[in-house]
Amino acid sequence: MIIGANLPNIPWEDRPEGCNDIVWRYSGNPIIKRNQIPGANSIFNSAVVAKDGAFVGIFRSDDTAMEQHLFLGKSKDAINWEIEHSPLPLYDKDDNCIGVACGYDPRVCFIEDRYYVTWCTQYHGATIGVAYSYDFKKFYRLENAFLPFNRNGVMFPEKIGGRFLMFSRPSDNGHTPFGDMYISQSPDMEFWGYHRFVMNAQGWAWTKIGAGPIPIKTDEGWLLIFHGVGTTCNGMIYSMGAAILDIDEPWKVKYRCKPYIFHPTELYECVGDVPNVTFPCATLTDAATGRIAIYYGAADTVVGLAFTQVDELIKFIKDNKC
Ligand code: BMA
Repeated sequence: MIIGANLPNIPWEDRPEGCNDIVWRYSGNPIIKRNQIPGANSIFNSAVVAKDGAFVGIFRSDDTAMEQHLFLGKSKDAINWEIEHSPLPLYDKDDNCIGVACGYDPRVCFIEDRYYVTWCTQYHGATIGVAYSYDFKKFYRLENAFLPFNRNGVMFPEKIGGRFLMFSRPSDNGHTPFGDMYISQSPDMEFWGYHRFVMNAQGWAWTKIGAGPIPIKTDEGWLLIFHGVGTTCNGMIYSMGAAILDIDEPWKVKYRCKPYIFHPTELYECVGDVPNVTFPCATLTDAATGRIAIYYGAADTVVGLAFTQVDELIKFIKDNKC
């Protein structure tokens, strides 16, 4: 059972007839095309949230010079998106514009009174950028959370033990061939410490793992959907995994699902700039029905939408635990 808000207008399709998958795809995928805004090479790994009866999001788009920026988007139905044509400007605490958001793989998390955006930025290498907004219009940049090299900074949607919590995945300056997940803690979103190991790369995700969407609070613990990577003779395959973490000490893994829950199989997931990638960055959830909509980047080119049901997914994780 989801512990959280109801979202009656969550996008949804029932599992298709004859499909036994725990997570199934939206029939209209991909929901965002690669060149939906002028000058875009690709729009993928992007994060959405519900706001005021509609939806907003932060989208990653690489332009045709292959420069990576974040863009604001809005939608009435969370399926058809209007994405701005210029990258998101960022402001400092004195209200000076300090440039546009460069980087990739954004996540958006509402905590207490504001939306936090975390993404992969550059500071002598990849690390975790942080910004916040009260209105999803103007975004204020904070200090980077960690030293390089680090990726996949993903916040928890509430303070735990009086502290903000963020997953991250220490990495290297390339296409990292290793990586486990950690949680770091902060009293103020500025100073990060109390680092805790969460999970290692193993099984089908034997190369590396990284947190995906903001974890979902349930009566069984934090439901975590993550990306996991296995390396083959033809390169890396990015699939999705799931686990349930302790509610008070989420670095303690209660159950980790042995099989993946989602794997690149469709043409738009297997053909694109980087083939065989499904990379989840956000979910929408409805506590009333237990519906979960998962937003994922496909083949580093477009955005896909998939669905699951919380009680079925939790049962699947428990029945198939490592
Ligand atoms: C990771 C990031 C992601 C990307 C993935 C697969 O290192 O760059 O943005 O989806 O590789 O290429």
